[in-house]
Amino acid sequence: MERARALRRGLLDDRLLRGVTLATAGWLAFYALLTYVSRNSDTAQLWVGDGLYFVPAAPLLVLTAVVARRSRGRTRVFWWLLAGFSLFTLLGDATWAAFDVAGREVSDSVNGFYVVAYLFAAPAIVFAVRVSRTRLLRAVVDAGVVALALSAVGFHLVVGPLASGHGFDVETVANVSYAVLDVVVLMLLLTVTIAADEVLSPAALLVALSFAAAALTDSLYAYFVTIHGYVGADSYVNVGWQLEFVLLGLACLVMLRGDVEPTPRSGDLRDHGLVPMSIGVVAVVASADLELQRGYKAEAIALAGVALLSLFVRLVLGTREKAELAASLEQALREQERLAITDPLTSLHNRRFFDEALELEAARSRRSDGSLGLLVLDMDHFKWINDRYGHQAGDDVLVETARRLEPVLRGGDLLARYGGEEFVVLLPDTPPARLREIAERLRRAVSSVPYVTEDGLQLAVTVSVGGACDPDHARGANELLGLADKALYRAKALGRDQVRVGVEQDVELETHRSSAHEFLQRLGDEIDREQGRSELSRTISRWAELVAREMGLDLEAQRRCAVAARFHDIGKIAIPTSILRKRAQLGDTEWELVREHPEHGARLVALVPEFRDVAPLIRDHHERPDGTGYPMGKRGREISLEAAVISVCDAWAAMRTPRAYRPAHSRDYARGELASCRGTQFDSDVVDAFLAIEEGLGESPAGELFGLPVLQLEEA
Ligand code: GH3
Ligand code: MG
Ligand code: MG
Repeated sequence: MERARALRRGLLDDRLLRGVTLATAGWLAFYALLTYVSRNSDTAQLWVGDGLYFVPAAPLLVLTAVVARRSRGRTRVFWWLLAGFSLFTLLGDATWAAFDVAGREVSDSVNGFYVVAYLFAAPAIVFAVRVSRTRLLRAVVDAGVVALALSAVGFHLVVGPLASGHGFDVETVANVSYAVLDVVVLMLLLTVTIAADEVLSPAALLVALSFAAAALTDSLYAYFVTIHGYVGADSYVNVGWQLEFVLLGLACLVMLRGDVEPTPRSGDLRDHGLVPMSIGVVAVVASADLELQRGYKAEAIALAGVALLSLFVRLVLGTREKAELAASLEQALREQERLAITDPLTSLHNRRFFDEALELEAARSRRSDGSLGLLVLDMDHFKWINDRYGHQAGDDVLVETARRLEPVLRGGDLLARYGGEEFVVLLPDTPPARLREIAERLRRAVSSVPYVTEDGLQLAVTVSVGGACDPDHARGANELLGLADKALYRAKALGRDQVRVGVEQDVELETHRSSAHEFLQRLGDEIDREQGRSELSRTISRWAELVAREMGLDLEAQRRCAVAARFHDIGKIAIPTSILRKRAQLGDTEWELVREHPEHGARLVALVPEFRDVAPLIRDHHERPDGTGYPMGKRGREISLEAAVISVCDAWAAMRTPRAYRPAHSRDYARGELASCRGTQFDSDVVDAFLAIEEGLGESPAGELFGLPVLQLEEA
């Protein structure tokens, strides 16, 4: 009913379709009237039955082919089969008409075109809707049984008794077999529609109605012909075939105007075909009984056999369908389970899975006396990345981070996204020293190479890591997680981009060391702010580490370069702000003061024991190979390569960021400057290494350095 309503709405709401529907209804009435008027004239009958008859039949061939060409997939096959059906129906009609016009006796038994048309119609039904193979087979069996039952009953009640009066010739057999084929097609249409996974679309419904009209008309025709031969009055059946063509034509037009997508029929697992099938079987058995009473033993046995066999096949198909259903349900269930423990963004395991694994591993490590390591990683300044580049970029960073962390870990380790921008790693059999080492590797995997966004932006992403071991620092899942969290908190408090593991041991030493470190970080940030460029020294630090690595310096040297670059300007704390922010040319005395900042910085850094080794780098970062630098006027090889690295990175950052008195220089300008001062102001090897890396990173928006917020100028 719902389908019929949708169809009616579909046909009447579209102005063109409404017009065509009315026109076709008018045509049918007109044709019926002509058939009536011409009933007494042979010539007029020829005109109507063999001439006008082709008015709707001929264009169908073109229409179905056009629809087929425009369709895709299953629908395309469906419409090509319909085009084939139209072609052979047309050929059959033409042959018939030719015989009729020539005044010859028309023989359906020699007109094989109609039979070929059925060969297209039956498979077309199979492609009309989406249906699983097992259900389709079931539908075919159902159709077969019901068609057999109808034919058998029909034969007994109508054709058999009548035909026995007229004799049973080839012609009658041909006519009856058309009726039987029609019934088969009709039943197939019904059972396949019932078994389908989707509701028929309006166009498919029109095709079904067209087939139904054809089948009924064919049956009437067979009935007339069998009883008293084809006579003029029977040409009313032509109206039935006209209806068939008209409906098929309307289906084509609906397709061309855009058919409605068929709605899937989900959740209905009932076997609707069972009722007609059962009635069919009963009818077949009953007619077998009738045959038996009439003495047709062989036929009776054949009929009963077919009924039994169909029941058996259906049983097998039913079982198979249940098995398929169970398999698909199981698969769906497994997929649900997988989704329940997977983070959709990174495809890593999610918190739920991790929490369970942590409990299990904690219990296992207690039994085995092993050390269970746990790391908690939290992205630094992640909110800033979201704010600056958008949520999508933030998501991309999370995915890329997961990809960078994975290869660092071993097979038995578990990496999961714990939530937001936090990751966790569970490492069985990992004592504290090893845990620290792996944590450091993870941190570097994130921070040492800039992230590149889809628009080619480079982002400096860092992560802070907290870790703890069971039983070395904590016992049990909860305590372990709590301690790792605390360690993470300390890593954040101490300036981020670092690893902290455990808590109890050497707390004091660590706090002491850390507070000095923290103080230097604050100093670095303060100088950046003083000069109106926040985060600048972090950026230069990133560059310095990259260049040192590019030049093949060892890990220690890379670290020294990174640290020295971060603190290279802290000596400026001794210079009055008025001088630092002055827009005009500096006077001689002022210059004297500024030239002291490398030495101040070196002295400050040397106060922290762990950074004593970077002091010389800071002192020498304004020296030049040609001897014109300060404070010492060192030359060539007197300047360490590491100090030369800081010098180049510092100059690059200065050129690429805007100043109070000028905008940022272009990338080409900055590259040109480095190249032209190669060997005089800057060390040649360092310039080469720098330009090589910079080239590899490619263009980024003016002033952006790894995407760090150096552009956030705080107004002087
Ligand atoms: P820090 O940890 O260094 O202290 O700074 P933070 O900016 O990372 O601080 P916080 O933990 O407060 O902020 C985390 C931000 O991460 C908040 C939220 O907007 C963002 N975030 C959380 N989950 C997602 C996510 O799935 N996608 C994106 N794009 N952002 C997320
Ligand atoms: Mg967080
Ligand atoms: Mg964070």
